[in-house]
Amino acid sequence: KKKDKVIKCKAAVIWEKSAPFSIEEVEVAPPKANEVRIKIVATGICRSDDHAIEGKLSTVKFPVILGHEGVGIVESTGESVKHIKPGDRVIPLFVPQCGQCICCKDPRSNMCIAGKMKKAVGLMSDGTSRFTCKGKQIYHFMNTSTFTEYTVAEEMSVAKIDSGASLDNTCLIGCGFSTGYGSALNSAKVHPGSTCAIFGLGGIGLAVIMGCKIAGAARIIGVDINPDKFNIAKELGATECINPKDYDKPVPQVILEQTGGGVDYAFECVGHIETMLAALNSSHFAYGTTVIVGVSAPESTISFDPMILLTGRTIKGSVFGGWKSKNSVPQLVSDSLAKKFDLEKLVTHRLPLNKINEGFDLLRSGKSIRTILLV
Ligand code: PAD
Ligand code: ZN
Ligand code: ZN
Repeated sequence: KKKDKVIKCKAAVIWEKSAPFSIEEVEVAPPKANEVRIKIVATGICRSDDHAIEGKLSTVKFPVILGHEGVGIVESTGESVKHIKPGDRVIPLFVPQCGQCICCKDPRSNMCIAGKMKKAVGLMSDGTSRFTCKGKQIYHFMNTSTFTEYTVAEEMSVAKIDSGASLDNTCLIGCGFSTGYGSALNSAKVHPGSTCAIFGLGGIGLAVIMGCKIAGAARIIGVDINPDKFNIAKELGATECINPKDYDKPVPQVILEQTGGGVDYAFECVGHIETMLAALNSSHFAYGTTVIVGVSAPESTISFDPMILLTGRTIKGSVFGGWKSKNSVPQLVSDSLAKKFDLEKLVTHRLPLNKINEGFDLLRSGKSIRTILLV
């Protein structure tokens, strides 16, 4: 039977912290109960993968197959898989939706508890991995592991999408696009006529801009220390851009002056505590909301005068743009097919999987927004 077969295929493995990717032949075991084996066709490079390599995500274990922004086709399914079959187009979900836990049942959250427990160990729920290489067990990453020709994920971590969806830039719905877009629409709930500031204009920050624009924001201020990002930010809806290096006063002061008291919504899409504080200090004292999207280094702390909140500011965070993943991803794919937004605007490079190190160099040197690896 085909579905009992171990597949030998190519994958990009990180053997230890800070090591480059090695293209290896790996064995991918067949899916067990409630699991799905997926042929990955395209996968994007996100800064969170780079954080994982650098040890900035404390739950990641090495050796590991990273990647969490993919799209592909189901190859086979394990026992008890109900709603997904071979041949289906799917997006793996780094935040699953089990549908049963306290968070899945609560409309306020998308943080499925089943996913949180598994993420910490990098293994499937039976405590084993489906990947081996050179006789060694390779860890999974965020329920997804997409830098490989084949991966295995649990049914609750997989969304079936429209059969007409492209097996190319649709992968951005698996993380970057949805995270930014949802941070504006779901987490901040940007309202028409409002003023927004976005710190960090990478794939995430630019997708926040797309969300702010569709929500009807009147002013969208992009902030980045790399002015090469300003053209695309403006193309996507930024009304003005600020390079902190051009001023001899702190950015919050510049924004407070330019907006007559601060923005309605500030977004941190860098992952530094300094920009988190700058975002908070750029928000209006009475009703400003700050959304933390960037991932900071483990054990970093932030301190500020609590009086800054007393007057009415809100600070919050969100993962995957607050979307309940399994319900929302198919809808986001349909919206993309209906041209409600253009994913291609975020794509600057395409490379084959075996050039993955080149793709990460482009990210680290600030030359790319999203690189899509064609697997
Ligand atoms: P990216 O590296 O493509 O973009 C980051 C941008 O920030 C770049 O354009 C930098 O030039 C800019 N930048 C750096 N320092 C500063 C500074 N001091 N002031 C202003 N701008 C600066 O990354 P990305 O867009 O892929 O990801 C951004 C962050 O979001 C990163 O921390 C990533 O881990 C996190 C993320 N969070 C989620 C989530 O669900 N919360 C999902 C995906 C990514
Ligand atoms: Zn990501
Ligand atoms: Zn759940």
